[in-house]
Amino acid sequence: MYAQMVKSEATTEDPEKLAAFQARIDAGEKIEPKEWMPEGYRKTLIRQIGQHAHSEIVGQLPEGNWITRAPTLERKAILLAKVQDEAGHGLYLYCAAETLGVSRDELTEALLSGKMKYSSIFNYPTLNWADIGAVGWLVDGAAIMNQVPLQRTSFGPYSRAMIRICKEESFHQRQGYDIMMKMAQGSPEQKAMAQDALNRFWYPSLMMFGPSDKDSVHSAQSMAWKIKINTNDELRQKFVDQTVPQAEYLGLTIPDPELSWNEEKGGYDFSEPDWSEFFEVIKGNGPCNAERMEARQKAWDEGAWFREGLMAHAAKRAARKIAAE
Ligand code: BYC
Repeated sequence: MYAQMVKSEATTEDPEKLAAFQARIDAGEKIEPKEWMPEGYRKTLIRQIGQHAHSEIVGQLPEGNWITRAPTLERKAILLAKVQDEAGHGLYLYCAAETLGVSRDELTEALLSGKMKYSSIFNYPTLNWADIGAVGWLVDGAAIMNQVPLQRTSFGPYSRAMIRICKEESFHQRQGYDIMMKMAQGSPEQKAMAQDALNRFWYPSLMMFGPSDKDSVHSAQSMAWKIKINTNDELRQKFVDQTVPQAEYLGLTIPDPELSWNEEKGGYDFSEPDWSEFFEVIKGNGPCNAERMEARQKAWDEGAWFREGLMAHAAKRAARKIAAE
């Protein structure tokens, strides 16, 4: 079903309908699930919202790894709440995707069979507690930079899901920065751990925004449909400009010898990530891809009894309702 949905190209669509649709987008109207939309628009949304949902769910794994080893009860409670929020974000997003006619099960099967992606960042390991600080500060920081404009995306259910998610993401970023602050102001060993975490997460965080604009295949059409509001490079630049002063405040060094303030553009010049590494990671060859997919597969297999029970219960209730009518 998912494969069918993503294959159907918008070849035979009525030009008048297409023009009217584009006029609505240009006027800033929101598109709602039952309204007419081009197949390409629907297909792009299913891909982006589905991948975003998968990222939220897979994103629980690197942080969940540290819940049992958080240094204090307070840190444990905060991390537990954050990881639980990510599950909620995944659910809002799967619900938004379902309004486009694809089920959560189909999306999960597409993830497990390798047809759908999730964010590259979650294929990097969290080796120690400082990494949890770096994830909150940099990964959630990058996620917010990308998601704040998506609150204005043209598809109503996606836009509304983003509004709720962004509120929680800003708390997530602050908890990460708070961990980094404690580590950076701690013993020399703790500061060195914070610096090491920044060194390892800096370039993978820059990759979260996607390939450079010249290699982004979807940006032009997605921006014309206001599914995306900014290009990948625009958001990456904003992220660097926002994060460099935060690193300075922590007394940490961004691991980029080319980093320098460019007065003319009013932003930092910085080194591009290693794009060959990015493309390898999204092909499935990153440090933790196999581990992440194994965890998702295990959860899917072990949850089968519950899904079946739930469906049987729903079918029974529906049959009872029909009999009573
Ligand atoms: N990872 O044409 P492009 C989070 C793929 S985490 C993997 O520029 P597009 C969280 C792309 O899918 C963040 N794949 O694509 C934080 C495409 O391949 P396909 C999740 C990537 O879609 C903390 C190809 O590369 N956020 O929320 O226009 C804890 C060409 O790229 C990546 C979202 O998903 C990547 N980084 O732009 C827990 C935000 N980048 O699909 C959770 C919503 C690119 O043709 N998504 N690709 O096979 C977006 O804004 C856009 O989809 C992107 C990419 C900016 C990510």
